[in-house]
Amino acid sequence: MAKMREAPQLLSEEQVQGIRSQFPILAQEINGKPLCYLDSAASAQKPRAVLDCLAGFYSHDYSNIHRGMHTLSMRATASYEAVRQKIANFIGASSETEIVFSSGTTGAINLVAQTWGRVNVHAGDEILVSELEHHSNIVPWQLLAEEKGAKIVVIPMDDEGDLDQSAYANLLGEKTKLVAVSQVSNALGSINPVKSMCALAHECGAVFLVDGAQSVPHMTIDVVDLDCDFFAFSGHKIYGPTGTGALFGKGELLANMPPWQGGGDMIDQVSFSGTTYNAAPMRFEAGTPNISAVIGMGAAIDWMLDIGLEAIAAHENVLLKLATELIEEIPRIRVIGTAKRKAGVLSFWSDDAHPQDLGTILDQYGVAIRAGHHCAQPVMEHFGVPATARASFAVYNTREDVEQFISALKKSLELFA
Ligand code: C6P
Repeated sequence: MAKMREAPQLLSEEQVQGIRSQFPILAQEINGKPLCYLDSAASAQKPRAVLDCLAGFYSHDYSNIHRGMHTLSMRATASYEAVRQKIANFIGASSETEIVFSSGTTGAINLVAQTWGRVNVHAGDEILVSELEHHSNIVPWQLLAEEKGAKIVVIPMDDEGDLDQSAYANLLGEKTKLVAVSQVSNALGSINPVKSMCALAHECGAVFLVDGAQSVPHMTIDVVDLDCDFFAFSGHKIYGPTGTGALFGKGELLANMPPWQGGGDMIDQVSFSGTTYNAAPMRFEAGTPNISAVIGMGAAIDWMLDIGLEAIAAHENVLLKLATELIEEIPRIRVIGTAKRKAGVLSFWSDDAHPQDLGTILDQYGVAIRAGHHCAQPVMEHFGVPATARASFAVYNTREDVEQFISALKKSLELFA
């Protein structure tokens, strides 16, 4: 008999306070109020483990990598390369050679567009992206399509923020070369069924890229189970330093992709009569990388795994549900994005105040949210709003944060009444 999957144990109040206390930045007051940081979808704060790792690396082991025979260079290289294996394990890749370090999700997607895309996408081909994508998963494909004479085809979403799966199936065809979809929408929080979407794309012979910028912080990823061809994410959204991230690419795809940027480390032999290139993943990593930050991203991954990805997700879901219930009681507020499955994000529109004004006034109450189009203008267009206010949750947020946010929101709205 199949074993029932047990619900993850919820983090206790004490555990959450313990986690929160590891973030020095959260211990401050903003405008005389405790900082209530609800902008982790833009970037997550960094725990002491990551800060200490950065300071430790610079204090004891810092050097350039892949270049020196001296002790510091070898130490730095070993620490840096260990993160490649760590990421492979973290997202379920079968080999660390399938992990390319990047500056973030944007860098990773542009890499695919400019290498795999330039070789494989031709005039008349179609690239499918969804209506709820971040600009980072739209514009690189538009640039490629413009250059190649290919066409961008949009997978529509419904008014809840769920992608229309039957429209998707109908849009797929023999012209489809690539499907690029986010696993979690940054503007709506919708969780997209990328595994089944990927299987459909493969039936048509198309390659499937997952934008994992907003999913990696909130769920366990298994790229082998998803069977995606490419998967991109950012280190700064998983409690790591900025300027980091990774691209997973299936080994046989990476092996056949030409280099993108030229420089040190990506070559095999350089001569004026002809240059040969390193094997993947090094072929895609020209120049001195963001060494310390990558090592810090490794510390962030260890830190998340130590808490447990399922426990993190369960805790955030409790907060999201609580915040959604409380905000729905406030008159003249519309939650934007009510998909069946959501993670991390609560976007809303108030008939009484512009999101940007709300963001400014909430800051007076110590509450940090994001207001704007969230680099997802087609989403705003769909819902007929210029912008939304967005509260987003991380493992260090508490029920008190949600209460502080809702109470500050009510007080802010009174000013506009
Ligand atoms: N979204 C947000 O506030 P970078 O900037 O490369 O780390 O990530 C880009 C990106 C790509 N895809 C999705 C789904 C994203 O959410 C983001 C970043 C931030 O929502 C900053 S705009």
